[in-house]
Amino acid sequence: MPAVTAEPAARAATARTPNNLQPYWMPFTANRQFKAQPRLLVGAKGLHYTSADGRAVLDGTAGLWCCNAGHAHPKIVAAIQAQAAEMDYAPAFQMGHPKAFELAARVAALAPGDLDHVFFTNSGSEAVDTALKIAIAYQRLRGEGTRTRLIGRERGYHGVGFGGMSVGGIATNRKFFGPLLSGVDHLPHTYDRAKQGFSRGQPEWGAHLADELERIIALHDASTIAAVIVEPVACSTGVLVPPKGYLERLREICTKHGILLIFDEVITGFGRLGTNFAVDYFGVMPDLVTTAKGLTSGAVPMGAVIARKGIYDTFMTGPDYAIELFHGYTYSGHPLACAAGLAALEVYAEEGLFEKVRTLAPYWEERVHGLKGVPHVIDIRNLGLIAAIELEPIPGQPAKRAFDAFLAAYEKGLLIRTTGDIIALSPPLTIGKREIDEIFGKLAEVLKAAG
Ligand code: PXG
Repeated sequence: MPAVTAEPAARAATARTPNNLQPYWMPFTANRQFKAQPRLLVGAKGLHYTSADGRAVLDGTAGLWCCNAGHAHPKIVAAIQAQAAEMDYAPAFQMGHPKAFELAARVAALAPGDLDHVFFTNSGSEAVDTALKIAIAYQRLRGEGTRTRLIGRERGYHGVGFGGMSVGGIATNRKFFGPLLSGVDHLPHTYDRAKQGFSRGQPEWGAHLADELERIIALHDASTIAAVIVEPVACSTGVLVPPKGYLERLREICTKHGILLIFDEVITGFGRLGTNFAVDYFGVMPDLVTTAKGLTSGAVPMGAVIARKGIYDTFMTGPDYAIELFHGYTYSGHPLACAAGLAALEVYAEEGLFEKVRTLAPYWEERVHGLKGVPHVIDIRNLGLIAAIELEPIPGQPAKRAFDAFLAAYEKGLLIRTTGDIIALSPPLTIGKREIDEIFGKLAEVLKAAG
């Protein structure tokens, strides 16, 4: 007997449950565990997913940090449907279509200062690799062709392209894949539990870690370094909030040495901190911004690099019929993604979602820090509508305690993310206090039950 479900959509979906899970090689997933105990989602609306067994699951992670407007927003759905019927695809090279220009103009208007030019990609990984290429090419065009080195940071995540992996600082994402890019170095990460544990928002301790950049520059010489790339808030490795003054110092040092500063805002862009970008939140101006996810509220894949005017202008030389940047993707500025992006930006503005995050953030902070004292909770961190709860690992079984919590939460109808023994939360920006209470109420139950 199939499970009896209340929702017609869920009932139809139950019938669609595949009976062979083997052919699909799942990304960043324990394939064997999943296929033995599948967790299939078949519907999504607002703040909830519907599971294949017909349960409503509260989305504590906005999908994967991307569905900022909530799921299946009618405006975004209608825009994608209309675009699919009007024009499915237009060549991205040497041709254009109106919505790509419109969306670029909207994004440039949202981005502060002279972050005026937008290069579209299809993901955060592509945005990062694009930004790294732009940085190196820019240095060459301005007569600094020896500047090819890239500086990332330990515990940084910049996607899975060879560029992003190389500047990234996650050992498991790197060690299987050979020597990666040459000429890459890493800043130390900014986290020290003894100094920052249970900080609310930005930690007081750690700005001096930016001075490590001076040491790296002294080692390699500034004339060999093209760019530094960091996430303003390192989200994937467990919400490492930048210490007060840290980003400011990185900016000063980069400026002093002619090095470009890239902020990877794949997660922090489009309202996650209650501002358009983290650039606005921290008041620190990079030279390039990478983004994705919230750009289309996750409805169609899309990423982007936003460049300051001076960088774009540096490329606009030579004969005017010549291609200025030999880079791009078949699907750069895809019409469906542009339609979704335009609709998402409209929804953010009409519903005042970024302001809403600013209003909700203190409540979010209060509630997540309310988990202090719950068994095995060894740190809690937060900023904007992001939070992390770090758990004491089970001796000899790293990541198991958090993964067990993830499974138990899902059983209780709550979707969370885990990385190692850290639980990460980043709900749709449409969330309200009631659902915030539900998230932390269920989490407390899960952690207490786990003993
Ligand atoms: N940069 C940053 C800062 C990211 O967070 C990427 C680049 C790569 O984006 P794409 O679109 O290529 O995946 C990301 C992606 C998680 C999680 O739970 C984080 C990401 C993706 C999936 C899961 O930590 N970030």
